[in-house]
Amino acid sequence: MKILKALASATILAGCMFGSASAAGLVVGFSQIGSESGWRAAETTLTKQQAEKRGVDLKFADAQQKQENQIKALRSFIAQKVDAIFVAPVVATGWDDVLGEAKEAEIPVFLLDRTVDSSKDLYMTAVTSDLVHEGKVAGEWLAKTVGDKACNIVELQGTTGSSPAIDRKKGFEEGIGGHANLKIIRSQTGDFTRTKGKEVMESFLKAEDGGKNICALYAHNDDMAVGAIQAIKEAGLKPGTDILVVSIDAVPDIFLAMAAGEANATVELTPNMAGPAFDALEAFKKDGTLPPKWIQTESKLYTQADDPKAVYELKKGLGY
Ligand code: GYE
Repeated sequence: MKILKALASATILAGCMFGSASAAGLVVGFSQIGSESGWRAAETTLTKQQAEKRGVDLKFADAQQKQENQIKALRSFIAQKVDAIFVAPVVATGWDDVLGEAKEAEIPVFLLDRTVDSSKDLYMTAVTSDLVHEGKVAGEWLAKTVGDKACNIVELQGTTGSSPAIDRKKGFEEGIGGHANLKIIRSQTGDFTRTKGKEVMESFLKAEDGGKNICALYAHNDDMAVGAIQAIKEAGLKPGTDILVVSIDAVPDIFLAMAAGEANATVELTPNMAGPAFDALEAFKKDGTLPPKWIQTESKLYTQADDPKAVYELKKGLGY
């Protein structure tokens, strides 16, 4: 019995001296953008699950898509002297002051799924995919699928000023670059939502001879694509055939559309950004290990050839 007690106290001592190996007992403030898409809702679910699993006290704040609400939340977290801040920054600019205040208060900030234009020394790390690469994969898939045929593309952009909207546009243009037969004829924000995606697609269809002049839709996320698919069907056209549909996120519903032949391709974005962030926080708290400034998550292309029904069944349980 004595040995067990000695072992136990040695473990506790080690924990005190070098910080605990886990995040248990830490208080983390999480400023989430909102619930604009199925992917965003899954990220929130998984972040809360990760916090629970690790014994973290998560203070959650939903910003309803407004940066000023995120800045208010960060200031509140600083006042509460939380151990760390997680934030999914709705747009890329306007963060210098509040991130400076967090640094002043020695509270590490972890960016989830989007980046900011601020100096890298104002945050611990950014856990994101390679957003440019995602757009490029989508563009290259379309170029390969269309071949030499002339193809007018309409684009539904994400939230104006957000890093995914900026980078996915850039990447897609790189992906179709060098293919003179591929041309983006209309491009507008659908704010990452189904409703807006449908609305803007309706305006594209009206403006382009009922859609006869449109060969493909590139949407910066699946939710806008799902809304646009509805608009294409209501215009009497076949999404996936008359108008090819390629988007990003790989949420379950896009696989239902693929299984019905109404969507063609999507690039996967994991909603589990919090796992790597909590791992980096634990390592930092344990012995001061600093993570790289960018923790990159994987991006994988899915097409109709990937058994979409089976993928839907698999994905349904993963936080969505
Ligand atoms: O693609 C979209 C969400 O920030 C990369 O935000 C993320 C994007 C994601 O609204 O569904």
